[in-house]
Order: sequence, then structure tokens, then C-alpha cells
Amino acid sequence: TILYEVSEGVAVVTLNRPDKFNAFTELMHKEIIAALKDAQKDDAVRCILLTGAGRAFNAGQDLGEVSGGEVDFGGFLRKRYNPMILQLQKTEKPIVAAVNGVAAGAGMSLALACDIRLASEKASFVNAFVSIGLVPDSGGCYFLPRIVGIGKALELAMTGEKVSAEEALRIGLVNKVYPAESFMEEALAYARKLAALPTRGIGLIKRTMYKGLEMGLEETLEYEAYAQEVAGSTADHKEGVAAFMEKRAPRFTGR
Ligand code: LHQ
Repeated sequence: TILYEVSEGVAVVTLNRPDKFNAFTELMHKEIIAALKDAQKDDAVRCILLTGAGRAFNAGQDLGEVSGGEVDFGGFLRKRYNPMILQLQKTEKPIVAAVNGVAAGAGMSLALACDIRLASEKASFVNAFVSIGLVPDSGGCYFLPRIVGIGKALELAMTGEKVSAEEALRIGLVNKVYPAESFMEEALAYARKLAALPTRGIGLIKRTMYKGLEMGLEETLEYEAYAQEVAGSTADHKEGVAAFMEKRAPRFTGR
């Protein structure tokens, strides 16, 4: 249900159920988690790009799977969705969502849990939970207010209104918007640039900044000091300083 391909430092994870708008199934969750673990372990991977096959990015839970009979909602989330979101956070490499089309429900949450969001002009975001009487899950209640602010987050969650790529850029929901024709090329180029940067430093930036959301100033300052000790011992730090002194472009290796 997904495709996984590594080239030029970038692991491209493509959600691949285009007929169902790449809606989640139990198998897809397992495959995404396995792909993230592989990407974390593989030194050749220095950035992960997550995208959808066909017209959509991801339409959330496959409603066909849950339309008949009783659903154990808590169990569903604890077993399938929550481990996937936690795995995105645990991955100490930059994760970029290339939102090629609609991202709805938990598909929107998935994009929010990535570190950077790039959107095609044809992308859109629908916080679809309310339309079926549910609550934003998969970190939607955590990331959305932190990314766009509580006022906008409540509005999007309570109305479920569709947000265009242009509006998403305006409210800070996405970082860049590219023309649909060249979208994947642009997204790959963006991911390759990230992959050429100091990967361990970026992993530490990710961990420290997300931790900072949970901590006060003193604790954050202390964690920064710790993270800096680790970052300061990397080859890429030495290379960055040397390149600056020698007035040349740095050649980072991710170590
Ligand atoms: C789909 C889906 C879909 C199956 C489009 N499933 N087929 C957690 C815990 C436990 C249970 C419940 O859920 C959760 C987490 C959640 O994610 S809840 C939210 C679930 N997602 C939704 O409610 C979104 C449902 N989809 C939509 O609102 C629309 O399809 C969107 C806004 C995504 C796209 O609208 P359109 O561009 O107008 O496309 P469409 O509606 O025509 O859909 C295209 C096809 O994809 C269509 O199939 P068909 O065979 O008729 O061409 C849809 O049935 C299918 N599809 N979403 N979630």
C-alpha cells in the first residue's frame, strides 16, 4: 500500500491506494512505520519525503473499513494511528510532506505531524472529522493549534471547511506552494537540499524544538546546551566552520 525508494539522500514514501484517495488501512499504517524505521537506520537517507499517488495526498481512515458495525475507536487509534505519529517524531531526520492533493481527516493530521509541508497548487486541507461527528485525532489537536494558532485551529476543526493551498500558505499551514505541473520535481529538489545539510544537527534541531514546545525556558535552555554539546562534536560542525574560514562551500556528510 506504499512505495519506498531511496535516491540522492532522499527516501520517498508514496502512499499508494490512489483509487481510495490513499485512505489508511491497517496494512498501510504498518508499512509506513516500517518505512520510517528503515529510513532512520539507513545512513544513505538524510531526508524523508512523504507524498500520495494519484490525485490525493491522503483522505484519512478508509471509511469502507469502519462503515459496518461497531468500531473500537480508542483501540483503532492506540494500535494504528498513534504509533505512526510517534514514529514520525522519533525519526531524527527531516520529514517533508509533499501534499500533492487533498489531505483530509487523519491524512491532514499526518501532514501536520511532518516537519515541513510543501503543497501543490492543487492541494487542499479538510479537517473532515467534524463532518462525521468525530474529533481531530492522530495529533490533530496537538499540531494544528501549534502551527496555525488556537483561533484558526478551532475554526478549521469545528467547521471542517476546505482550505486551499493559497489560503494554507497565508495562514502558515504550509511552507511553500508550487505549480501542479512541476510539483514533484520542486518537492524533490527541496528534499535533496535538506538531505545535503548537517543531518545529525537537523535531527537535534527537530528533537530540541519539539521538546521546547513542552518545556519552560530554563529547561529548554538546559536541553539546548546538551544538544549543542552533541552537535558540536559532529564532523559536519567542523566542516561548516572550516568551509566558512576557507570561504568555500561546505561538504556535509551527515555525520
Ligand atoms: C474514500 C475516502 C475515505 C474510503 C475518499 N475512505 N474512500 C480514526 C479512528 C477510527 C475511525 C475513523 O477514523 C479515524 C480517523 C479519520 O481519518 S476520520 C476522517 C475520515 N476521512 C473522511 O471523513 C474524509 C472522507 N472523504 C471526503 O470527505 C472526500 O472524499 C474528500 C474531501 C477527501 C475528497 O473529496 P472529492 O475531491 O470530492 O473526492 P470524492 O469524495 O469523490 O472521493 C474520490 C474517491 O475516493 C471516491 O471513490 P469513488 O469510487 O466514488 O470514485 C471516494 O469514495 C474515495 N474516498 N475518501 N476516507
